[in-house]
Amino acid sequence: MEAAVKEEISIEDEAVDKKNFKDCSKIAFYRRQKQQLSKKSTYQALLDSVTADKDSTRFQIINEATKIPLSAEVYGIEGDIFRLKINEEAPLKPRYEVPDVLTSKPSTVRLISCSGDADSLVLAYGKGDLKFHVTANPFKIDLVSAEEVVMSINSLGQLYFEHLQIPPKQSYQRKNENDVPVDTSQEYQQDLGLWEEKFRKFVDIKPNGPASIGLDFSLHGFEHLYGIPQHAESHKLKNTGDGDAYRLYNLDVYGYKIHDKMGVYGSVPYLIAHKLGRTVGIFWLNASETLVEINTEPAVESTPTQMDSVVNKQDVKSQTDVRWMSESGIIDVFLLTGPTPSDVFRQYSHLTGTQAMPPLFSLGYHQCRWNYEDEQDVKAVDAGFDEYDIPYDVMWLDIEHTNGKRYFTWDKKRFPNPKRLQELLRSKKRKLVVISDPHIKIDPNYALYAKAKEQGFFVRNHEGGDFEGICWPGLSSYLDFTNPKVREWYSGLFAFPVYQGSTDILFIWNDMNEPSVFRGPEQTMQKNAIHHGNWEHRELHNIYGFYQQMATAEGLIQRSKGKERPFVLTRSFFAGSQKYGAVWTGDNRSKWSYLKISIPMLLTLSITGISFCGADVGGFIGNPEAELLVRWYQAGAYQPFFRGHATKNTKRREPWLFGEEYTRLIREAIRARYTLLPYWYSLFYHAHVASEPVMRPLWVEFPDDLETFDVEDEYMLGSALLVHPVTQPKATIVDVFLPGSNEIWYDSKTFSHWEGACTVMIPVTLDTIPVFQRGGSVIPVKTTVGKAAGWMTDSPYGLWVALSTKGSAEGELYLDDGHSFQYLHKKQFLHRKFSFCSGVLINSCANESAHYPSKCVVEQILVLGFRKQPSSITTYSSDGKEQTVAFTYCAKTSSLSLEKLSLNIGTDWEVHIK
Ligand code: NBV
Repeated sequence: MEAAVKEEISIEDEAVDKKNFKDCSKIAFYRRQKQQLSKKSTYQALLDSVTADKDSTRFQIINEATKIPLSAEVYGIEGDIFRLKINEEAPLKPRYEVPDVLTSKPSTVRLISCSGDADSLVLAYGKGDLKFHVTANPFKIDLVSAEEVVMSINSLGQLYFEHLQIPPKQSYQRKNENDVPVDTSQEYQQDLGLWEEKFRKFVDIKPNGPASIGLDFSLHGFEHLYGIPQHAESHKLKNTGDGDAYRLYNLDVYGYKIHDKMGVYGSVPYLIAHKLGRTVGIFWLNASETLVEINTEPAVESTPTQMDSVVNKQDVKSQTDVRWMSESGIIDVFLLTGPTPSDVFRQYSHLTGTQAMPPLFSLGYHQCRWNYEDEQDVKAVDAGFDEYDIPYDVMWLDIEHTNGKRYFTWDKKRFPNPKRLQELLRSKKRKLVVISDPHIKIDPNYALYAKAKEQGFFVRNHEGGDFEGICWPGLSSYLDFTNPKVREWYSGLFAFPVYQGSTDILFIWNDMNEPSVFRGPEQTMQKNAIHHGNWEHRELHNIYGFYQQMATAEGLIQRSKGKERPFVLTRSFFAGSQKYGAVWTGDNRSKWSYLKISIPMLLTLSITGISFCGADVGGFIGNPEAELLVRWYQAGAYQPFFRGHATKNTKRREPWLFGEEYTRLIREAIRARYTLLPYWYSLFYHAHVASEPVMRPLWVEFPDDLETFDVEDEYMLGSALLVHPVTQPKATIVDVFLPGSNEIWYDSKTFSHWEGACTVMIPVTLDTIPVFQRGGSVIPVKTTVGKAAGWMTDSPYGLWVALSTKGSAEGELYLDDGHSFQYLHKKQFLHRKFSFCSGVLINSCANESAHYPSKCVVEQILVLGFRKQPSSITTYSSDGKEQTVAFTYCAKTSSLSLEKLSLNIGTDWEVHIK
C-alpha cells in the first residue's frame, strides 16, 4: 500500500491531467438537460390549486407532455428574501433537502396575494415594493421591485425536473460493476447515463436513476455577475460557451489549472449580480454536483437609420441568463433582492450565518511546510523567527507528524514529547496547528479506527460494507460526518484527555475533505457510497467537508468547556462554512500567474460569505525565486489568512534563507501585517456582526462607479485601504486605479495624494507594496510590533487619520481579549469611534453597553491631508485634564504627526488642532 501512496506523490510536478476530471460532455445529467432543452417542453402553473398558510403559498406546476405535477412553494423570508422550492408532488421516495446550512428555520414574512387575473398570481412582500409575479402559462416568475422587473425565472423555459422512476427493467439495474447488463437499450441508457454512467474505468451505478433538476434565471440590465466559488478564475463570471459551464463539484486538484471553470476543493452555490443601482443574489441550496451556465447579452443601442427619428431610437437592455443544473435533490432557491451590495451580504448571512470571530492570533502570520520534520526542526525554525526578528504566531505540522498518518497520534520518533514542544511555543505566546484528515487508516490496532468501525461511523459502500479507499495512510475508511452522532463523537476526540499530547494552544487543519480518495473517480468518492439516513454520496458530495470543519470547530469549543474560540482551517467548504473558520485555496503553484489569480479567487470567496480566506504564500508547488517570494509575502500580508506553505521536496524557504536583503523585505511585509492587526481585527468584528466582507472588490465599495466592476488586480480592505499587490516580475511601475470622483487617496508610505477616478502610475521597487488610504478614514494601528500577536496586547496604538476633501475622517476600533466568547456572553469588549472634523479628533464610545478594561494608550496620531501648519495642539481627556502636545508638520506632504501621546484608548478624549 505504501507503494500506491508513493505513486500518488510522485506525480507531483506534472501539470494537471485534465483527462482525470470530467468536462461537461462527460457529465450525463448535463447531456440530458441540454438534449431536453432542444425539445423545449413547457410547464404550466395551475393557479386554481393555490393554497396558502402563514408561512408559504403553494401551487402545482405540470409539464404539458408528462402531466406529472410538481409542487411549488413560495416563502417570504425576513430581510427582503424570497424562497422558491420546487419538488415532486409525490416522489417515489423522499428527495434530498440540504440540512444544517441554514442557521435556523428562516423566519417567514406573510406574502399577500394581490392577483388580478386568472392567468397570474401576484404575491407582495411587506409594504408591496417587492412582488413575486407568477404567470401561469407558460410558467414563469418575475421578481418585481418598485415596478421594475429585476429578474425572471423560467422565462427561457429551462425548468427541468427528472421524476424518480422505477427502473425500466429490473434486470437492467446492476448491483455491481461486474454484473453484465442485459437490457437491450443499454447503449441508449449509457449515453444518457440514466441508471449508470461511465467515466474512464469507473462505472457509477445509480439505483435511483436520473433525478436531475434545472432552472433558468434572467437578470435584467445586469452584465456583471460574481460568486459561485471555487474556481481558479476571474472575479467577474465569464460567459460559458458550449460545454463549458462553471462546475461546482468539490475535487482535489493538485496544482489546479488557472483560468478554468472546473470545480476545485469547495463549492458555494451562490452568485451575486450587480448593476448601477441594484445588487441581487441567487442562492441555490443544493449539495449535489452542480453546473452553472452564464450568458450575457450586452446592451445594444440601435443606430438610427435615416428613417428613424432620434425619438424612435431603441435601446435594448442588457441581460444575463443564468442556468443552474444539479444532479439530484430539489429546487430550493433563495432570491436575495438587495438592493445594495451590503443588503445582499446581510441577506445571505441571515440565511447561512456570518464569519466566525477569529481568535486574534490567527490573524497573524502562520508558518507551514509539508513537513517540519521533527521537534528539532520546529525549534530551529521557531528560533529563526526570533533571530531574524520576524513576528509569527503559528507553527504548523502536516501529515508526517502522526504515527503513520493516523490522525490524533504522534510520530514518537519525530515528536517524542509534543507537550514539551507546545510549552516552548506557549512560552513565546505562539500556537501550534496540526492536520486532521477525514480518512482513517484501516488498522484494527488503531483505537480510533476500531471505535469508529464498531459503531458504524464510516461511510458505507453500495453493498453495505464500509467504504474503503486509498489515501495517505494506505487503505482507509471515511468518517461519515453527515451523521450527527459521528460529529458528536469526533468532536469529543479533541478533548484534552482523549487527544494525547494536545494542549490548549493546539488548533486544527482539515485537509483532503472533498473527500479526496486516491484512485477514486476524479480522485473522490464513488457517488453511490452511502451515508447516514441511506442517502447516496451523490446527494451531498459538496457538503462533506463542511461537516468535518463543523465537527472540528465544535470539538475545539467543547474541549474548552465552551469558553474559547476555535481556529480550524479547511480545504473543502460549502455555503455557510464561514461559521466554522478559515478556508484556503489549496495546492497552488509557485508562479506569478498563481499569485495574480489569488486575488480574484479570494475576492470571490469573500463576497460569498467566506471572509477568512487565503492562498499559500510562496505557492505550494515549486520553488519560487526570491523576488516572487517577496512579492507573495507582500500580497499575503494584505490578505485575510496569511500562511506560508510549501510541498514536500521543495527547497526550504523560511524567510531568512534568501540573503539579508530579501529577509529584510519579508520582515517588513510581515511587520506591516502586525502593525495593522487592530484594523484587521476590527474588520473581522464587522464581518462577524454585520456580514461585511473583510476583503472587498472595488465594486462593493463603489457600487455606482461602472469602472470598478471589472477590477480584480486591486481591492479594498474594509472601506479604508486600497491594496494593489505587485504581481509582475521586475516591476518598476504599477498602474493603480483610484476610484470615486469625490475621493482623495493617500499613499500609505510616501503620503502623496491623488483625487479619485483616475489611474496613477506608481513607481515601485522591491520594497514597495502599493497601499492607499482613503481620505475620510481613520485606521487604528499598533506602533510597535512584537514577536507574536500575544506580545502586543498592551503595546500602544497609533491612529492614521486621512482627511477627506472636506477635511473630515471617521474610523473605529474593536477590541476584546482576543480568544474567548466573553465578548458575546458578557459584552466584554471595547468599541471605539474616532471622528475628525474641523480640526478636532474625538475618541468616543461606539457601544455603551460593552466594557473591556485596557491599559493601552494611543501614542501616535498621524493626520494626512492637513493643509496648514498648526499653531498649537491640545488634548482634553474626560477627567478634565488638558495638555499641550508637541508635533511635527511637513508642508510638502501635508502631514501632521503627533508623538509621545498617552491617551487611553478606552476613554473619551479630544485632540484640538489650531
Ligand atoms: O497534507 C499534505 C498536503 C498539504 O500540505 C496541502 O496543503 C494540501 O492541500 N495535502 C494537500 C495532501 C497532499 C497533496 C499532494
